[in-house]
Amino acid sequence: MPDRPGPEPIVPGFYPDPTICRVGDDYYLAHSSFEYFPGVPIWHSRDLLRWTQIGHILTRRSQFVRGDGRPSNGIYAGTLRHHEGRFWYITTNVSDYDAGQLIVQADDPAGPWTEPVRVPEAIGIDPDLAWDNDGQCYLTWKAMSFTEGEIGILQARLDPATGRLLGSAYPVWQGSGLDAAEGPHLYPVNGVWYLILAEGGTERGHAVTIARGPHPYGPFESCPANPILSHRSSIHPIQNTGHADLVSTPDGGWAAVYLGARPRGSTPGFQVLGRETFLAGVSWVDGWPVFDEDRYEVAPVPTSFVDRFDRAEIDLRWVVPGGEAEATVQRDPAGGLRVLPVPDGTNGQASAVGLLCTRVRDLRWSAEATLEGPGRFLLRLDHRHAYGLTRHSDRVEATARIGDLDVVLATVSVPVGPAVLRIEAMPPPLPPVPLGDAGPDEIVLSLAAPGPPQELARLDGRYLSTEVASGFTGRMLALGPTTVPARVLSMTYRPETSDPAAVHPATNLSHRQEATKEYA
Ligand code: 6LW
Repeated sequence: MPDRPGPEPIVPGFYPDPTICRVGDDYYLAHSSFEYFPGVPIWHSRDLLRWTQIGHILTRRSQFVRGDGRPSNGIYAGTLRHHEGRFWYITTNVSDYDAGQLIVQADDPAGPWTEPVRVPEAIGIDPDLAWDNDGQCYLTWKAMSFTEGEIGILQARLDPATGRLLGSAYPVWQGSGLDAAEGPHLYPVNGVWYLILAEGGTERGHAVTIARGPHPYGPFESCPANPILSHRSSIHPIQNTGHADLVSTPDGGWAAVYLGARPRGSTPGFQVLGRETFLAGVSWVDGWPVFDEDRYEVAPVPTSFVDRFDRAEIDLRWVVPGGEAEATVQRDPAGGLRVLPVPDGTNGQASAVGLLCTRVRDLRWSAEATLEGPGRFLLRLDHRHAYGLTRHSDRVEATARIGDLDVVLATVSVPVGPAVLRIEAMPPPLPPVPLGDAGPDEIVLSLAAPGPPQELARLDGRYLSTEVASGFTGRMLALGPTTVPARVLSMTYRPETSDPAAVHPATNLSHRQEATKEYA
């Protein structure tokens, strides 16, 4: 296994199911966001490499019904398109599944976006919108029922302004034969219609496949080279690659965004950042797209920040998994931010309520929160998988919640006044090979100040991974209250890149020999 980190994501951290469109020289990119509110981060770029978040698409609860707010419910994969001067976004809110697909529009992709129109006749996930030259809109989606399972990739003519289907739905191409055909996107390219799919499931078997036909509805022929992208059964440091969306470039070329994960540690590998967004070039050979993963040199994205919460608007990096943003956060007149306890009306998911979260975006990093008085600073995958520090008025506790286990690991006393709580993701103490049982990282919980730094706990990071917790999301750093509001003066986050162990990918036994050489 080569000692290299592999391609950098263009959007690192939990930013999955990328969907992209271009208007002139401007590219726009949006992501699924599950239970986190506001939903659907949207980004702008001029070069496909450097992206700036310009907002969220679903910023009002009227657009994003919360349901019971369970982890990895909420907003699934969507499609962002620009048609006749307007932006269109279609997605599924799994917490409001029976309402059908959800469509919003905007003149400005930064918002505001309209109230949603629903497509109650299209029940399932992963909807796509495409228009033909006559202006007819086609809705293509993965029809499924959560009680009866998968139905298949369906299509129907749609009036996107009203959500009414203009005729019955019909099946189109069902994929190359792998499991879980989903994530359709449909495009006309030089008079030919292409239907791209994700297949193999969003885990290690994930793949991108494509078919083409003379009409939006086919008949489709499967590309002989399918899957046109997959890292399955390889030792590539980026795994789970799939769920691609294509975009043309102003010079007549093509590119694709797709999701991938960076599992680390011993077999089966532990993915902790969720699914991230990667970029590839696309060439057309014999009328088929060919992915060129080396075309773009992606520089590491700057991810460090210091937030003193002193601006009128809270930064776009902050989202809430439960409760409402307005009910969760207030500016403190004396400086900093108040994070409020929110009454728990959410099926006993108290630890998800009243948290202000930001995505972890690196494999190795260090973060500090300065709290004046009681409050919590957590690293979480969901409400049942979290490590953290709780500052009470007179003491700081290191805590761990792993499924049904919820423990206080250490306690130290603190005087009145600000306390700096630190969480770090360090290299694991064991190498992943041979026959190792290394986790992806080691999480260190410390009281950094006042006084000399005191380490309170060192925990195997695997328990805050997708492979343990399940679901579609990634790690978040969270600020939260105790039973009284927290006053947060600042938070800092910085990646640690000097550690070569940061680049070791997950290794399984079949790769033991090559991997052992790395450590020789
Ligand atoms: C997404 C679908 C999927 O809608 O997971 O596994 C869903 N594949 O394409 C959430 O990302």
